Amino acid sequence: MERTLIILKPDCVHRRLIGRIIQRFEDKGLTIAAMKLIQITPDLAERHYAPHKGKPFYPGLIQYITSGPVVVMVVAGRNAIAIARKLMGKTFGFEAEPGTIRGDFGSSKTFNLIHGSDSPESAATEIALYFQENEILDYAPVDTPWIGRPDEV
Ligand code: D4T
Repeated sequence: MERTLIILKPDCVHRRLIGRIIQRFEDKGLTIAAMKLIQITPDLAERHYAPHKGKPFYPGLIQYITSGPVVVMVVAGRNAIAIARKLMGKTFGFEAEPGTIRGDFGSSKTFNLIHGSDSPESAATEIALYFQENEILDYAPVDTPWIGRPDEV
């Protein structure tokens, strides 16, 4: 099963949206394999957002992601990375389609509620920043046979 790192960012936590947003991942048939509430340190934020270092929005991004608690999750399922990105919508809330998380709950460029890995490589790197392998549970929810055929092409 593919894994992706999802972060419910500080605006999501402060605005009491955790439950409603996690619900969307469950409704879609994805599985929560690991989850915790943490406050990201500046050091961890810099490692996570290293690809953006030097960009004009980088200082604000580090300030925002470290400004309050976040929920970090490993979400698993077939095509989990692409499905999560679709559920999230475009990066900026004012551009994201209605029906997506960012499209329904946000309009800001900076406060965009949620992070999801954008490739298998970044998912592996990002998951390792937040979780030990033994914190990630490998299990199949009982509805798994009804989420999709294992042999579907
Ligand atoms: P993240 O990484 O937070 O899931 O967002 P995306 O994958 O959708 O978008 P991204 O990597 O391009 O940007 C990371 C993060 O930086 C903020 N940002 C981005 C910003 O404040 N101003 C900008 O001009 C851009 C491009 C928003 C998300």
